[in-house]
Amino acid sequence: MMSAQNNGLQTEFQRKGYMLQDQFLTAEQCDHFLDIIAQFKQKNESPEIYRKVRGRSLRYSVIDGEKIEQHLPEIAHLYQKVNEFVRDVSNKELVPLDNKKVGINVNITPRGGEYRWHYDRNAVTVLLYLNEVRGGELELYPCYRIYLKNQRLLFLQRWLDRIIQIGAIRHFFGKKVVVQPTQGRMVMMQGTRCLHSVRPVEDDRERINCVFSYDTPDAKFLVEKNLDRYLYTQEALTSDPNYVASTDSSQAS
Ligand SMILES: O=C(O)CCC(=O)C(=O)O
Ligand SMILES: [Fe+2]
Repeated sequence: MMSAQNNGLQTEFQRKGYMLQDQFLTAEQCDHFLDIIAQFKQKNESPEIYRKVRGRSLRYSVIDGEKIEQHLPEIAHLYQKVNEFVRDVSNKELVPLDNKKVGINVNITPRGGEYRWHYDRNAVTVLLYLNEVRGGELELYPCYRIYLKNQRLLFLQRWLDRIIQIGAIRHFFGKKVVVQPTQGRMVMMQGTRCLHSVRPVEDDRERINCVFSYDTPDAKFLVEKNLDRYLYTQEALTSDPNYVASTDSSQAS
């Protein structure tokens, strides 16, 4: 894993709202993680979550952080290691989330699977791609949000988020970045500021990646319970609980 020191990554991350690094993990490391994930999958069910959304749905399966801690401790260890890198690059006191289920995820996206447009609830998110597949590109609008610090304005934040996500507005005002998932590639982004989604996977192979979430030690999240049910269970829910993040005022931008 590369060190963030002396190479301008800090400025890049702070200026652009995201950064990308290839060979963050070696092919051997990725293959090893893929192996242990495959072993886990043989013994454990990971049901498909399918939430229909106009434009782009959420369709994937996920190993949540509680299961990872119990069955895939090497990935939990990597989450801690990557935390050092994240602190270096962000120059902030960022830590793993208190909510264990959410902090670390392994997303498994089969052919036809995709991930809806959203912001993350937490300040900084790291995506680690363990394999290369056709399709399944990450689409990202960095620093594309009118972000209200005052959480009492939640209704207004939701409204702003809805407006800004309208396709025509995105095309006109946003600058889209498309990232192909390749083995060992890492993307680090300001989760609450970057609008992102995943294009449909076109490969017969599943797209497999780690999602590591970090925030300041005092961060609190609204809509937490409903959002967790939406992302991690097959329970019927009428709508997408919105992404509005922490009460913390020192967000990562
Ligand atoms: O898999 C990706 O590239 C993005 C996943 C994501 O945005 C998430 O899990 O919140
Ligand atoms: Fe995300």
